[in-house]
This record gives sequence, structure tokens and C-alpha cells, in this order.
Amino acid sequence: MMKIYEKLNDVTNTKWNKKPEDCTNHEIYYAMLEMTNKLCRDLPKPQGERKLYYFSAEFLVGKLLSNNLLALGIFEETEKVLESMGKKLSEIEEYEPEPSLGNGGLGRLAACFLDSIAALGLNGDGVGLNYHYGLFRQRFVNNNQQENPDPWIENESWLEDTGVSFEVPFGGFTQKAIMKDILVPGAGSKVANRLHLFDVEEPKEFENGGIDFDKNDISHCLTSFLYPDDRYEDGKLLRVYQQYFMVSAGAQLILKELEDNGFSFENISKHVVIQINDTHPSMVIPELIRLLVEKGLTMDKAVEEVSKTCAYTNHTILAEALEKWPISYIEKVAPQIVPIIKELDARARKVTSDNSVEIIHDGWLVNMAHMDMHFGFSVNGVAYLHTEILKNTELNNFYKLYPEKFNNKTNGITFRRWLQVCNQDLSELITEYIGDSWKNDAEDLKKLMDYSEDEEFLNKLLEVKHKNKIRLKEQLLKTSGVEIDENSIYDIQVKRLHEYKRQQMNLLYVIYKYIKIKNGEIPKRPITVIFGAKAAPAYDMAKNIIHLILCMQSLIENDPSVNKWLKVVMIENYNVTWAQSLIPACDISEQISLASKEASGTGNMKFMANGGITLGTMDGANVEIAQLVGEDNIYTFGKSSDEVIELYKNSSYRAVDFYHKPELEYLVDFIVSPELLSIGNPQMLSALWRNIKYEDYFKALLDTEEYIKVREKAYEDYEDRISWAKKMTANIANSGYFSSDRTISEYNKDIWKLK
Ligand code: 26Q
Repeated sequence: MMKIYEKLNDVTNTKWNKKPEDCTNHEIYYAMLEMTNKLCRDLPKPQGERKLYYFSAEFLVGKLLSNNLLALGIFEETEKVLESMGKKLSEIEEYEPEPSLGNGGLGRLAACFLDSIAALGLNGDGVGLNYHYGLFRQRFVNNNQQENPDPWIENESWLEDTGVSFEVPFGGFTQKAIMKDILVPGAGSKVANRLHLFDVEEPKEFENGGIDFDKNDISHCLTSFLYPDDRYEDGKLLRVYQQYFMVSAGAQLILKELEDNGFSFENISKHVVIQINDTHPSMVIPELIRLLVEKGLTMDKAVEEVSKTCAYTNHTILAEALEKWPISYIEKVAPQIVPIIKELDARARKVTSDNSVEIIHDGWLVNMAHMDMHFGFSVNGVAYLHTEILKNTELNNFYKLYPEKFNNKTNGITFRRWLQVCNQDLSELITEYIGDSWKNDAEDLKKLMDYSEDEEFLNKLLEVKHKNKIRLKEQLLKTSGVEIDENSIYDIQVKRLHEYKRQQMNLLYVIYKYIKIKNGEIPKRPITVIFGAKAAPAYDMAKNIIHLILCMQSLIENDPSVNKWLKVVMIENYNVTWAQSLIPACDISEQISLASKEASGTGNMKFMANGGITLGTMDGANVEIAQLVGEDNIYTFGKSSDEVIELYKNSSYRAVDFYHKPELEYLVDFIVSPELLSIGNPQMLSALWRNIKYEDYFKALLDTEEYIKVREKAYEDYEDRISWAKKMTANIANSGYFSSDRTISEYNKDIWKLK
């Protein structure tokens, strides 16, 4: 026993001269923050001759209180102590702001990885930036997305001052980088790592709340905002400043820690491994070379050592997300690394006469991924299919050059946050039947298969799902006044808004069902279709799709002949906290990207572990989910990645031919029907309609008919509750493979070799 009450009492007494039971929930939150952070600080750092630095522009950590209590092993005890005072942890947690330091999958993956690295007791820290506003806070106004700044840093937070700082040399001035830390306690391991977030010394405050800011005021605005993915118009230069700031400070930290440990710079690759999370931190390669040469290494030696130190993870095959920076930008931001990049380009050209693998294109454009693949020792994709596509298609020229560098690391999620913390009832049920060894080794969830025919277990499983659905219903009612029916099917698609993820195809189904119900074809059971998504502010088509979701929501809501049977709910400001309530309540998990385009997906894994049944294409990690659960326990549809890749190669897909099929035309045309035009913005709706009809770059119409059929089949199967519960069991039982503990063990065995 940890004597939680006494510890809390110490804090509240010193802070406010009060007993915990006399504190408000808000005060208790601050007291628990202080208590928990101190316990984390008391944990030792892991030891080892070799250390990992996980460099990432995003760490989407989510709220940390419950997570850290669990890692410290005091979650249940704390809950009990609070209960004895008439308080609930879940209500106290509402006062914790969520840091939005990421866009989506890539940032959340980095957070799950830090959790697993610490849990496995490995010596590895994160390196990133302390964005003051993170990603924007989303509001809906007139059925459109409005972006507002989202300040998350309070006087008391998980951030700790370290007193450590570095001078980052920009062209024309130097900028001090202050290092702030968030502690990362490891569940079970009793050690803590660090997430280092670099910041400027005097960040600018935005009192007026406006999201516009002076992009030229680099020294004050460098860490103000996180850049949303793709379609960024301006601010490109600021993004290069951010990236260089992060990698230069991070590289200096690495050299400082080498020195502190008495290790020689000559042996850096023996003591350090850097994982480069997508190309955003790629400038660490030339920067580290530059610093090592400054320390006295020859260029040859520095290049050799850095090449044995850096490993690159690719998260996308979408051309527009692969970063290429004009060399003039780098010249302006960090002129001192330009000669090094040119040197690396020259060295790469000596390896092969194949121009397609050059680092500098046409003398002016730097391809960051190419630099990583030539001068890193490992290149990995994030799911089996994704890595195969990289090797055989997208990065084939590099694969031919360096086959030994390529490897797959199928993504994972931390079951501590995504099952134990977010779904306590399911966790208890699982433990009741198979004991709690699954908490240390998620593969043990397989033992649940012993109960896949046990009606008592299956009924209890359905009860837990029902309870979670009621909980979500209550939360929605409280936060947005929207009322959903807990006896309806909860069909959920939550992820960033992007055409390739095909939220628009989900909407075509909603239109299909709306028209059916209007024509008197009532479904067996009401359906609740839930969306959650943010669109990049400059991505017009994504905003048009959000507009259509909101217009459909309003149209159906106000149609008494339909609203008892069909409901659309768009969650405002979808984030990690929302995910933790939505995922446990989900019946059907929509994973419907165009095959070959979703590198992995990680939401798909979270739904699976919580007993949501996947309705998806054979894309990303869905392929591995299908393999694990078998075809009876997943609904798949759509063209294969090979077929899709072929269609792109021949440019042979014509949306308008599909549009003219009678099964599809009336669905697409509904987007510009009088009903919708009277609710929505005609320009936006017509632009979306035109895009789907004539362009449809991500081929939604290619798969729509099959999608509708399979979705109908899933709804029909849902009515056999026991056989549905069997499917849920197969999903939960086989989800253990997707533990990020497994992913991290593989990174360590094949790439990092920490111990
Ligand atoms: C690039 C240039 C300029 C500004 C922003 C960006 C940018 C920012 C973020 C490009 C991409 C991202 C984020 C990508 C991402 O989240 N990818 C997802 O990574 C997950 C973890 O591996 C996968 O599961 C998803 O399939 C993949 O989409």
C-alpha cells in the first residue's frame, strides 16, 4: 500500500492548508498532478551503454493522470481513496487539459511507443517540440469547421523545467532552445524515461485568441503552433525553422549526454541510436555530421558514424506528404548544413548512376526521405502490406540498392491506455475469466478463446458493451445535447479527414439508407453513424466533406420520418480524450481507406481490442487483422491494393463511368438535391459533387456498391446477438499481436539493440 491519502493530504495541506475531502475536484486534480509527478520523478532512469532517441515532430500523449497512476501501480488504490471521499477519478480528470501535440496516427504512435519503451525498461527518450497551442480546437459554426487556438499549458502541468538549454545557430541569429521534460513512467519496470520538448525562451502570448500570427517573428513564434498535415500554403519556412530547431537542440543533447557519460564521439554509433519518425526530423543527419566534424571527426568518419546511428520510419506513400524542401529555404534557415547536404548528395551519386535516387533534385529541391535512406542503416514501413508496397513499388529503387536496410514493423497500441484505462468494465470481465497475465503480455488475451462458446461469458460481454454505449450516450447528452439511442448500432469512423480515408463513401451509405427509410424500408434496428475528424485548415475538399456530414446530420435530425431510425453525429473537436470514450462503445469500426493508401492505421487496432468489429478494405493493418480473426469475424470489401496500384499506373479509372451506374448516380446527385442545398452552402456542396463525379482521385465510387452490400450484411448479422458476441470475442482475443510492447520489442531486436 502506498498510503495515497497521506500523500494527497501532504500536498493539499501545504498548498491550501486543507484536507483532500474539503477540496474541489479542480483542486484535487492539481494535488494529484503534483503527487503523481513527484512519484514519477523518484523513479530511476534506465541504465545502459546504449540509448535510443526517438525524434518526432509530434507526440500526441493525451491526458496523463490515469495513465501515470496505472504505470505507478496505484490506479486502483487511488480510485478507492477518492471514492471514500465521495469523488470520482473520471470527474477529476475532466480538469486535465489534453495536450494536442499531434495531428493523428503518427503522433499517437509516438506516444504509445514512449509508453512501451518505458514499460519494457528500455533506455530511450523522446525528442520533440513544445507547441504552445498544439493543433487547433475545432468548433462547428453554420455546419462548417472553425479553427480556434487551443492553449493547453497551465501554470501547473506535467512539464518540468530542466535548466538545460542549447544555442541553435540559424542564418543571421542564434536562438536559445530551452528543454522542458515530461516524465514517462514505465508500467511494471519501475523506471522513468523522458519526453524532451524544446521551446523558445520567450514564447509569444496570443491574448486576442487569434490564430494568425507573425510568421516572421521566428524567435517568439517558433513553437506556437503545430503544423497541420498537407496542403499547407504558407508557413513552410517556419516549418523548416521548427524542424531545424528540434534536431539541432536534440543533436546537441545527444553529444552532451555522451560527454557526461565519458563516451567518445568517435564511438557514437555504439552508444546512440536515433529513430527518425517520418521525414520531419531528417535534418538531424546533416546536423549531427556537422557537430561531429566540429568536435574533430573527419568528414568520412562523421558520415560513417551517423549512418550507423540513424534509422528511418516511413508512414506514407502519398506523394504530397513526402517532404521536399527548396535548398534556398535551408540556406536561409541553416546555411551551415547546406554544404553537408551537398556533400551527401555527391556521395550518393557515387553509389549509383540511377538519378531517381538523388538527394538534391535539379540542383534545388532536397528530398528528405532520400537522405534518410542513403545515410541511415534501417528503413521500415509500419504494416506488412505497407512495407511490401515500399519495397516493390514506391521505394523499389532504394530497395534494389539497399535490400538489407528494409524491414517491417507493424504498428501497435498500448493496451494500458486503450483497454485498461479506457474500458475498465471489459478489463474486469477479461480478468474474471482468464486472470490478469494479459496486462503484462497482451498475447495472453488468446485465452479468451476458451470462452468463445460460453453463453454466460458472451452475455456478459454484450452487457459490458451496452454499459459503455450508455456511458457514451450520457456524455454526448451532457457535452452537446445530442441524444442517441443505446439500443441502436453504433457505427463509428473517427480519424483525420482525408479523401483517401473516404469519409465521403461512408456518407454515400448514409444517403442510401436515408432514401430507403424515406421510402418506407425501415431497418430492423436504429443506426447511429458517428464521425469525428479534423480537416487541415487549407484542405478545401476535406472541409467540404465535413460540411456534408453536418448537413446530413441536420437534415436527418429534422426529419421525423427518418430520425427514429437513423442518426448522424459529428463529434466536435475529436481528440484522444474523445477516442477513449468512443472506442469502448463501438459496434462497427469503419476502416474504409482506398487499398494501398493507409500505411497502417492504429485506430483499427484500438477498436478491435475493445470488441468493435471491423468493416474495412484490405489496406494497412486491416490485412493483418483479417488474418488474425479469420473471415467470419471481419467484414471486408473493395478492390485489392494490387488492383488499385494498377489502376493508377494505367490512369484507367474514370469516376464518371461509375457515376452513371443507376445504383450510384442518385446517391451522388443527392449531394446537390434541393433538400441539402437549402440547408448547406451551395458552392461547397457542388464542389464536392463535381469532385466525386469527375475526379474522385481516391476512387470512392469504385468500391461504393460492394461497401453498401457488406455494411447491410453486417447490420443483419448484428441481430444474432450471441453470434455477434462470438465475433467480438475473436477480435479481443486476437488483438494481443497489436500491443506496442510487441512492436517495440521488434524495433529493439532488429534496429535499436539496446540490451
Ligand atoms: C508534412 C509536410 C508539411 C507539413 C506537415 C506534414 C505532415 C504532418 C503530419 C505529413 C504527415 C503527417 C502525419 C502522418 C500520419 O499521421 N501518418 C499515419 O501514421 C500512422 C502511424 O504509422 C499510420 O497508422 C497511418 O496509416 C498514417 O496515415
